[in-house]
Amino acid sequence: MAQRTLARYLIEEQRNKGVITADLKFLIEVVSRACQAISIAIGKGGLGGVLGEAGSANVQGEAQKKLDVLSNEILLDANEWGGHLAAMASEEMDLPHTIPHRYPQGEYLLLFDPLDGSSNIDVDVSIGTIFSVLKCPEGADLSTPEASEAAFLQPGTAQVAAGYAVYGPTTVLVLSVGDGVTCFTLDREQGGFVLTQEAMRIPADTAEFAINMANQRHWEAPVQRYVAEMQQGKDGALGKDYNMRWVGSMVADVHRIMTRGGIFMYPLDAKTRDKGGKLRLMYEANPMAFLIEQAGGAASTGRQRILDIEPDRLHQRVPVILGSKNEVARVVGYHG
Ligand code: AHM
Ligand code: MG
Repeated sequence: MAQRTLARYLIEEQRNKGVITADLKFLIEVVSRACQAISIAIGKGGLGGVLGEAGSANVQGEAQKKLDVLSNEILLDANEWGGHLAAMASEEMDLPHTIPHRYPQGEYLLLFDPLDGSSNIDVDVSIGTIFSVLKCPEGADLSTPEASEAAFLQPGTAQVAAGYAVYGPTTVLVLSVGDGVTCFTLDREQGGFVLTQEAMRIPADTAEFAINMANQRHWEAPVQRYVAEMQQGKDGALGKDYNMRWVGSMVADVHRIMTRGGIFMYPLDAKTRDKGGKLRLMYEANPMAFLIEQAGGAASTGRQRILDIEPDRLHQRVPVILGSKNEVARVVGYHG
């Protein structure tokens, strides 16, 4: 049987389910080509001069790597001319990027973390791109970058598509248009993504957890209790032994959970409490929560379903607990 390319998948989804407009199809294909370009740049590593610091900081005050800046530019350049977008927003930009007047404007908003897992770039560990697609509200003021921020402030339930690319031993693109989760693998010889797994499902139970244990002393009581119980293994309240994995790139940790289950936590802690958490809602937590739920898992802050949060600012941060449904329910239960 002929390979199912990403383009073919999108056409067939539209034919069978009617969920993908021509502009949304174009948008997803443009994002996939940008991810392919980022993957190629990353693959050159030290030979391509792409490693190391950019010498600048983003709006969150984090030092930018050369690849953070390059990936952001690749996504902006790829997406601004096509007429499918009203505006874009990124972890690496203080304000949204409005579409220049010389190009037509479309009805979608695109948000992205262009290069997730920045601390893993220079050490050759998996990193990725995360993206989220929203509809631009009718009559939204897009006259200036400042004014356009309001158009983006929609809950995660409003996402029409979300996905991530992992730049690992292979480059994969994991996508949902609200009809389950599909995984595509980059064919490096032919160029382009080919469908390699349909209807990804996360097992409801797991014996694998992901958390940065270095923050243990800063966690709240419910997470302290849960992690302590997992560490007690067979002898404790949970009655089974657990294993731990922490890549430090959310894309890689989430992809493992998509593949074989698990629970990922970047909970509220004393270090990040003032900021609301570590991970960003609009272009990290929301797209991942959408994908996780579409695959049968759950995503919560501990106190609220992530997708229900009404955002109040573009770079808002939230606690994140996501993955296998029964384990997430247990931690949420511990929050009372
Ligand atoms: P980034 O978008 O600047 O790379 O930051 C987000 C990353 C996540 O990918 C990852 O889960 C987390 O930060 C790791 O944080 P820590 O270094 O505290 O373990
Ligand atoms: Mg990130």
